[in-house]
Amino acid sequence: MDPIEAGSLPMTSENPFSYRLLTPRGRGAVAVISIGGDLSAIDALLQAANGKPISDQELERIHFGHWSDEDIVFVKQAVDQMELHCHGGQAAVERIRADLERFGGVPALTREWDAPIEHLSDLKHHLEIAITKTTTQKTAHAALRQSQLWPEFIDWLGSASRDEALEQIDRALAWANFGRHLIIPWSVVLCGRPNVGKSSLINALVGFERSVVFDQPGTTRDIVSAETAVDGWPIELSDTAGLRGSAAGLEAAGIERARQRIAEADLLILVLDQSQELSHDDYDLLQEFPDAVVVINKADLPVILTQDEWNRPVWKVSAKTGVGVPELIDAISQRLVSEEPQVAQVFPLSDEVVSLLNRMRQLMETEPVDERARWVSVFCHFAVPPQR
Ligand SMILES: Nc1nc2c(ncn2[C@@H]2O[C@H](COP(=O)(O)OP(=O)(O)OP(=O)(O)O)[C@@H](O)[C@H]2O)c(=O)[nH]1
Ligand SMILES: [Mg+2]
Repeated sequence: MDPIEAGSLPMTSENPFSYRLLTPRGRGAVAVISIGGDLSAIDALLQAANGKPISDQELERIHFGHWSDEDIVFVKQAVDQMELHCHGGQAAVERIRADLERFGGVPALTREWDAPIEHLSDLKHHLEIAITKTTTQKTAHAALRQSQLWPEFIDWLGSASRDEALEQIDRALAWANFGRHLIIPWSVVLCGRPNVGKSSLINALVGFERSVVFDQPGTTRDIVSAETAVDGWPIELSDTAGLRGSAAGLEAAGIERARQRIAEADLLILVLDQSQELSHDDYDLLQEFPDAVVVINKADLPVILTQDEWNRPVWKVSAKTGVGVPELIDAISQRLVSEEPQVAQVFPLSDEVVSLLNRMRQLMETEPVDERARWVSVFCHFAVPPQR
């Protein structure tokens, strides 16, 4: 039976199971996926080498099998718990994930990450998950540090005065945006008029041919994204359709999407072409996006573009030869993270912890009782307002 074929087994919404990727995202030799719940649905996807269904497999033994045409190893730890070890490439993991979801699986990790934190133990668990969700050494280190700082912070709250506590909560909240981006990549969007070399530049920045490059304007229509890291900070680079006022049809639809992505970006890179005079479209974009990092591409070609008409710092690069690209990467990192928190600074790593801190703040301001131990209990059970 081809397990990929939809409908070969009824969807298991009545018998759900959850799955979780235990190994970090990205390249690795082996990926480990843990599955919990009713394992019977997995029989349609996994053919054990010994021919037995999952329910008959011995516990805590290493078994071999196939997931469609993929070789895998699995271990059943309990009647409702197993682990799959598959090839660590993104494609293999993604395929198993899609199969699991089609057969009723829900991502346990996401559910836990988004779940309300109601107790201190939930918060500790949340911070442990945060470490597994980081994608670079730098962010993993920072998340690990946070998992050590938070219990200390909560302890400290138990002996702090209300004013001190409020001050520290505000300090933590001031780093919320930074903390959130330890896990969710910063969004960096490249824009510019058609043919200036946006796709070429994104390829130069990520180091491989992610986006199609062509000498005709209007090549990129949809948004093409690639995840990478600059100076250890995870970023998602998005290549967009060339922006020009006179576009119509499909190109105009691409431009509309580009504009949406630009509106959500943490940082915008406006690309110009050194080998052409500044066009009306370029000029309009410079006016429209005063905060964008301005990049003059095609630095290997003769200079036609002059900078007399505007007064902004620019980065000269050649996507073709790579000249100026390392400096641009530094500039991106500087713009995204101009300052890092002190090593002992506690801060939230998710919107969930931000709302926890805000709620705590609110309770502290409105609650008349100033018993020290109270704040700790408020923190640990913040979802339940203190009894009056
Ligand atoms: N000489 C030179 N040519 C470049 C450079 N960057 C891009 N090009 C060329 O410029 C043309 C357009 O490049 P693209 O990267 O497709 O440009 P784009 O801005 O993505 O274009 P659209 O998707 O149409 O908006 C191609 O022929 C590239 O080879 C560069 O740094 N130097
Ligand atoms: Mg393009």
